[in-house]
Amino acid sequence: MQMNAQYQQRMQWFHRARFGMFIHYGLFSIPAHGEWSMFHDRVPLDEYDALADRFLPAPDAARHWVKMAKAAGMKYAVLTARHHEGFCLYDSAYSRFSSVHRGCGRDIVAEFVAACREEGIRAGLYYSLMDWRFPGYFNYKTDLKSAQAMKRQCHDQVIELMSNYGKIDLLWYDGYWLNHEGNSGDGFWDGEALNARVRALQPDIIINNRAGTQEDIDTPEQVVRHSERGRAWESCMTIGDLWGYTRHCNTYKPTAFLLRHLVDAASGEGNFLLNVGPMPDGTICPAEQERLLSMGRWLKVNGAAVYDSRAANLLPSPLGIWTQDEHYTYFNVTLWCGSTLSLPLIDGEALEATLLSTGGQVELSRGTNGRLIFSGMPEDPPDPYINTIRIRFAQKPARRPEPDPAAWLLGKA
Ligand code: H79
Repeated sequence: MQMNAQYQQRMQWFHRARFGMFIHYGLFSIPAHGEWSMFHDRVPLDEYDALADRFLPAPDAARHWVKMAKAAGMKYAVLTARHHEGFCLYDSAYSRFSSVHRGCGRDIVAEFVAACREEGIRAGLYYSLMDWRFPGYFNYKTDLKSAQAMKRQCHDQVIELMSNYGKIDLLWYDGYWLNHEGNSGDGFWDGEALNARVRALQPDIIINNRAGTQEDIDTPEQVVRHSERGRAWESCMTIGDLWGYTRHCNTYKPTAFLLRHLVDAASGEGNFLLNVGPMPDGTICPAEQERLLSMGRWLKVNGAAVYDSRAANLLPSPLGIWTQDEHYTYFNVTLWCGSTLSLPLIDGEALEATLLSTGGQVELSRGTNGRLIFSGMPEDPPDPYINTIRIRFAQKPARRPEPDPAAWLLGKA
């Protein structure tokens, strides 16, 4: 962990952002069996290669992603510049297996970065260290020549990405392992040396923890997991099952789930990187669009509880999630209980409360055991997802300690 001033400085936008878009797009989008299909379907190289000529994103695909990210209330986006299949969405001097040399003949990374800049969205690039087209990925103990060539390509291509597209805000490594074996990449990728070169080119860049070094952020996958205090983190998650497009997914997560994950992340000072798997022409499918737009509408009203959030030192509740900012404390009600709500063990003088979904004032009173009682609220939840109560305290509230764990039984907590 780097706790110096430069680290704090470069992390500022990331903490304000809280919500980003992950974009998994590549040749795997065309067969639409998910981003691991080349390997899982065991498609030989020459057969898979033919997909490159069919890679034809719509002219405005990148702008469409970025506009959707913005409409969803996201502040940054991360595009798969190259996933495990090895196909580059950009102009590489080290590979002809790219969107510039084949198919559409365009540099999608350049289009993406330009769209991000125009729309005021921070730009992140995902790069898979490993590349399935090298036999040395699988036979990494015996085919050293191929494994070394894969590593050389990786370093060269990361440096290209960091050199040719202006300022990049986030570098998202993945695929650290070899032959799908957990720690096999230890000592293989020379991540430390690579990142030193990256930081020389991009002094303000945030780098994730997936090249064998800890760097700036932890990256729990498909789960929201709070890191230890002081350590920045970002949970990434799919809306459906897989990261790359699949045609008939019937397990899209409901908006209520996705919003709960986002607020949960915000409550632990972490970010939520929500994935879209665009269709072959780059369009985000209707089911994903619908969820993004619903989240954006919610954030327009309740975003103050999420952006730049801080953790609150209050008793966790099964009925909602606490967040905090400089001025206010927020209780984000996930399970609406009717007109009255009572939350215990709160020390601090609550001055006023507002239900953000209606803009209405909430009546406040106090009970035994440090209970703060909200009343006069609607019987039914005004917002179908999460109803945020914004509370102004005289000073920051704190969780009342319970030296005698049974004292509450007598109303003396
Ligand atoms: O890009 C998306 C996925 O394709 C990619 N990461 C996200 C962001 C991903 N690749 N693999 N996985 C997710 C899950 C696979 C994990 C395993 Fe392993 C790889 C199991 C064994 C090898 C890594 C190393 C986890 C355990 C050991």
